[in-house]
Amino acid sequence: MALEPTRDDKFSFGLWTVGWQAQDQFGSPTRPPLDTVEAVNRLSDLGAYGLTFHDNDLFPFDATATERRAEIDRLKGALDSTGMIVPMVTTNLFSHPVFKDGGFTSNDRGVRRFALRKVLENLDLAAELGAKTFVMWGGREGSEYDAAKDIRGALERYREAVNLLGDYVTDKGYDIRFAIEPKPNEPRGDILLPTLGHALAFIETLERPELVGINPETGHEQMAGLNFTHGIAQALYQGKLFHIDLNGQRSIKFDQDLAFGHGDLQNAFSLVDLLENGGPNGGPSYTGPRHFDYKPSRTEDINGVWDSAAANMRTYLLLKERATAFRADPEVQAALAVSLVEEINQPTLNPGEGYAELRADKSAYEEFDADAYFGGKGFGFVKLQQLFIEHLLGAR
Ligand code: ASC
Ligand code: MN
Ligand code: MN
Ligand code: MN
Repeated sequence: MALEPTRDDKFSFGLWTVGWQAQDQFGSPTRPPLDTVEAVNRLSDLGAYGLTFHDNDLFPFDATATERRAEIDRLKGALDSTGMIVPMVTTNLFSHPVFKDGGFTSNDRGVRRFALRKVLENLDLAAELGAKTFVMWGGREGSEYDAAKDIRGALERYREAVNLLGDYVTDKGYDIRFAIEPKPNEPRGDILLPTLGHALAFIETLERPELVGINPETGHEQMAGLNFTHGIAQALYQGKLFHIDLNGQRSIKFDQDLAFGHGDLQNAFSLVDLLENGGPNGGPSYTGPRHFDYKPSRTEDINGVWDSAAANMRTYLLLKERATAFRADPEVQAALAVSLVEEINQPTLNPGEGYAELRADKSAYEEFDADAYFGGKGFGFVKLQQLFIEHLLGAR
């Protein structure tokens, strides 16, 4: 199988990822700024198909209309000359001090109106560039102090904002859907819609829920101690996986934004198997961009930036290759059968059966010998997991 990324793999990168100058809480930048055109050219050479950005990755917050247009046109030139596309656009509602208490949910109404206008401007740009997905990461939507934020009021303002944006794309006829990106904390002590489950529940309260899905990020769910593959499976199950941010995270700590696979590798393996093959029993898989939202580590120079960009894609393709081998292995198929993995797709009730028929079935209860049922037999999950690990290690 090809380990050389191609456009068909749909790999995309945020301009803020390879362009990150590596400033952190404790230290200043270790790398010079990266020009947008250079980013597009290098990512294209590496085999990516798309570039994504926040408005202010492309032009500064205080850019004049002329400066803004100049940067957009330079980007368009680079896209034209490489064939790269912009599958997703997002808005920076977190860097400028005006957003210190949030954008859509700042306690200050003037800030909320400004945030909404900033997003509307950026939606026009997303449409101009043909982006199909508009991500909303509410990094500053949250609080440090429980007394300082009325959470129900803030959720109502969030809802008001997303409803307005839905009105806008609908009235304009834009072919754009929204994807909410959850994160439990950082930079705020607690962020609203902290996990994908919270976001999925929130979406159902909207006026146009069909326009809004989620953009889960590997590390963000893992910061909350959650199983990313499980979350993505639920998002697929509910038809809400509109976009995905792939990266690496090693346990519950600050947002590491490591390269994909450089965190929980086993979970990355099951994730790729899910995205590519639909998981253990097949089923709908994911057809959107494989978007990397990582930060090249602060220790790296510009060569390390491009090495890390390539690493994301190569690891993804390696895991895809390993997942194919895993699924094709007769021993794995036998182990899956022993483990009854497929039986989960058999309805628990017989066709036409309701609770009355179930209650009439003595074999299900009165005659069911719970102690003898398995007769000491196990599920064989450990053997299956060892086969999974051996394929991951390339030992089979
Ligand atoms: C995003 C996004 C994030 C944040 C972060 C900014 O748009 O997906 O996770 O912004 O990368 O540094
Ligand atoms: Mn992150
Ligand atoms: Mn992200
Ligand atoms: Mn990020």
